Amino acid sequence: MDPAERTYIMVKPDGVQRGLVGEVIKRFEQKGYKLVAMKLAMPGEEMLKQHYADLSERSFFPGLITYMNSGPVCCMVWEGRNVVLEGRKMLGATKPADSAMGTIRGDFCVDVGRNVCHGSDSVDSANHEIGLWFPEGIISWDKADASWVL
Ligand code: RTP
Repeated sequence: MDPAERTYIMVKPDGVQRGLVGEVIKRFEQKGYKLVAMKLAMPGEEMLKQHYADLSERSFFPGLITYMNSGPVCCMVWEGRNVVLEGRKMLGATKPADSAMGTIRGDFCVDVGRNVCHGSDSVDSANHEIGLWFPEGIISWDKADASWVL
C-alpha cells in the first residue's frame, strides 16, 4: 500500500452544472486525501474518446461522448493511502440505483448517463489517466505542521 498512491477524479459536466464540485472536493478532503492537481477543462471529443477508449464498442459510447462534451469538467488528482479503491467506494457504483446511500452517486443522482463523477478503477489506469489529463505534470507538497493556522 503506497501512501503516495494517486487517482484521477473528474466531476462530469452534470456535476459541474449542478454545483457539486465543492461537494466532491469536501468529501475527499474530509476523508484525509490530498489534492495535488485540479483544473476546469473543456476537453473536446478527441480527448474524451481517448479517455473512454476501452468503451468504444459499447452501444452507449456515442451518447457518453456527447454528454461528456456538453460542458466543462473538473479534473483532479488526489493522493493518499489506497486512494484508488477508496475513491471508487466514495463515488459509489456506476449505476446510481446500485450505489449505496452515503456515496456521491448514491446521494446525488438517479441516471447512469448522468452520474456526476469519474474515478480511476486501478493504479495502472490512474497513472494512465493522470498522464492523459495532466500532461503538464502535477505538484508534490507536504502537509505542513498546522500550528500556523491555529
Ligand atoms: P467512470 O469511468 O465514468 O468512472 O465510470 P465507471 O468506471 O464506473 O463505469 P464504466 O463502465 O467505465 O462506464 C463509464 C461511464 O459510461 C456511462 N455509462 N452509461 N447507458 C449505460 O448503460 C451506461 N453505462 C455506462 C456512465 O457515465 C459511466 O460512468
